[in-house]
Amino acid sequence: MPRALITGITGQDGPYLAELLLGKGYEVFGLIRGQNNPKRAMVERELPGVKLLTGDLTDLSSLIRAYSQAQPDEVYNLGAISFVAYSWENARLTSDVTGMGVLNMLEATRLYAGEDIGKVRFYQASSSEMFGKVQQVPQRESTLLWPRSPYGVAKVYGHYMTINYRESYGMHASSGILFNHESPRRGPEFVTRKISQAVARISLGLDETVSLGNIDAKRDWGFAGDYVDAMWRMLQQDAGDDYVVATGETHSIREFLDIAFRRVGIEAWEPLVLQDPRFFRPAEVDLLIGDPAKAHDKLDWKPTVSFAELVEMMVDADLAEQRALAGK
Ligand code: NDP
Ligand code: GDR
Repeated sequence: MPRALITGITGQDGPYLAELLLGKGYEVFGLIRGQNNPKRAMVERELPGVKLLTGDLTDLSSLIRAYSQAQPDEVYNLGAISFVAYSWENARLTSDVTGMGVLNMLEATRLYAGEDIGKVRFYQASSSEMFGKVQQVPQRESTLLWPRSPYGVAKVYGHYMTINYRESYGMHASSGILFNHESPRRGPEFVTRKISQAVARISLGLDETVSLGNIDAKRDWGFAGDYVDAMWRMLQQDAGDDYVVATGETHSIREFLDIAFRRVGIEAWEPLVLQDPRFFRPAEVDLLIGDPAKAHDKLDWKPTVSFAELVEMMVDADLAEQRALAGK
């Protein structure tokens, strides 16, 4: 039975990846931080097959302990401070967790593997946010990185460190440059979930408006369930490599709003969406669109959920959740 260790088990992607690996017969370990993490109960309820280990990306000794307990064949480093807006408010903490945390994981991997470096395969959750200021579209593996946030800078550090460990030690380390991916499990601070929740609440008469920042930004949005499959495929290759994972389509937040409000029968949504300067960023990433050709060719990976299906899936899930909460 192959063994996998996942950091970020309480996030959006961790549970999808755990479900995929459990379905393939893996023994799955999840790293959870804090003495009383409020999301532990969610993981225990939704993923009873996952064994939880305590640790923190900033604490190398806790990671070494987790490796010795899990004895993993595959390690997926999904843990991070991942909210871009928050990274300006806490640039140092973001650098420690999202940047240096990757170095800690690579070191723990190297120490655990010892002389047999091929014993563990490592996945790093890199991000399209590393492309930042638009240099080339569509963005691909060779596109110049120009991050626009402390989060993006920290991810660039982790990305190159992963490549460096591959080149220095021959480690089977892969970096997935994943474009935005969403789902009903998305944190409510991210724009898609913020909108799907607000649309559900407005349609039920629980809220009147929603306040957003720049709704002209464009993103290449896919479904998280599809993207964790690409992570797994990377670790099944003969050698580690870097891959862009994206749909190849871009849409503005306006288009997301259009489909989301239409799902609940509202056509004229503009008066319901307020602009709030608090949600504008010091530096914006205006346009992301990925070229997933390498992932298609080498991993035989393709997204299965369209943009409209994704928006509707999120709105439907939030409608059900808000109805249940409101007893409607
Ligand atoms: P989430 O923000 O939903 O989850 C982040 C996870 O990291 C949580 O489980 C969180 O745990 C954990 N974490 C935070 N700080 C620490 C720490 N100090 N030590 C250990 N774990 C910690 O992210 P997603 O699931 O959306 O994304 C997964 C990864 O992929 C992240 O690295 C993200 O940056 C990256 N990524 C995401 C994309 C997306 O569109 N979703 C696109 C490209 C990259 P806790 O619950 O304790 O806070
Ligand atoms: P992003 O996702 O920064 O792309 O990072 P987010 O959903 O936060 O923002 C997307 C775009 O929407 C604009 N926006 C708003 N964003 C939020 N959160 N709230 C608002 O009210 C709002 N109004 C407009 C933003 O300015 C931005 O242009 C996500 C994270 O998952 C990262 O961890 C990951 O690496 C990247 O995707 C790829």
